[in-house]
Amino acid sequence: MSDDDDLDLRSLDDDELVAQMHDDLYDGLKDEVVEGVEILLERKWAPYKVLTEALVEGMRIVGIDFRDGILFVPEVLLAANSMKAGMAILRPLLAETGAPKMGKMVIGTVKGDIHDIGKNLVSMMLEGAGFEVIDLGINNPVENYLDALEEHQPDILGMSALLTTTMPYMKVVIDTLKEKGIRDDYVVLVGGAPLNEAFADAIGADAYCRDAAVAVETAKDYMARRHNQADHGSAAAV
Ligand code: B1M
Repeated sequence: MSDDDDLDLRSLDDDELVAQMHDDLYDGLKDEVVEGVEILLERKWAPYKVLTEALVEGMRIVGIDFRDGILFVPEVLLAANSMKAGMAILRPLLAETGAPKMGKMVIGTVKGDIHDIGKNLVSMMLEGAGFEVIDLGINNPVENYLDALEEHQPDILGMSALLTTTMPYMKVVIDTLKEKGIRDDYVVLVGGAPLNEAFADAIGADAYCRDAAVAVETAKDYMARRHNQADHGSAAAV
């Protein structure tokens, strides 16, 4: 039995526990990550703080060693599954803010790309902020977006891409909306680690969202603008 097997997570103070959770996420130890999340919540940590400081930060460390060839796909998948298990506990807590319905968003990861942790986080935070979110999952060709827009008539279309090879596909989707004459019916928000504002501008998106918190603020901002426009429109019609 290793020393780690004997480790009682509850005996650690907050800083030690978070550091241990980063290690456990790195090692893909799902049960330990879940237990860590539960302990932090019992210690009255806000769900968002647990998410960002324990889970997202842990995954950032995994990303560095993945980039540097120290970790490989199987290990990163285990880390990702541990992160998802932790997120599953936080999801209802982040969603139960009782916020009034803000608007509707269709979101999905683009074709060729199977990364979904960041997108799931964005969905979760938007739900918590009062948005209805229709999540199309991963690897979405343009047809999936078009079908969902027609079926759900959202206010916002969100797209996620984590690879430099898949991010150009966002332009394919936006260009198709333009060809069909429906681009301006939706606010288009894009996000994902390799993107930036210049890229979002270049492909004709409305905004680039650096992280889930920015996605929520940006979505709220656009909804407020839409409501203002609608109010002014009806005032002008009187
Ligand atoms: Co991948 N991967 N991966 N991977 N992976 C990256 C992205 C990479 C940067 C790793 C690296 O080299 N450092 C690199 C891309 C390099 C590049 O393109 N230049 C890479 C690579 C190369 C690959 C493969 C090609 C590896 C291979 O097979 N040789 C392969 C590709 C598979 C494919 O998609 N076709 C691959 C596979 C995988 C796994 C399957 C093992 C796994 C994904 C598991 C899953 O998602 N279910 C994985 C992971 C986990 C990563 C890293 C380590 C972590 C990504 C993550 O979850 N981050 C990643 C390294 C990194 O990004 N530093 C890496 C945590 C998450 C919370 O952050 O996703 O950035 P993020 O989301 C943020 C913001 O970006 C933003 O808000 C989120 C929350 O704050 N955001 C949005 C994201 N989407 C948004 C949408 C919005 C708004 C905001 O809409 C409005």
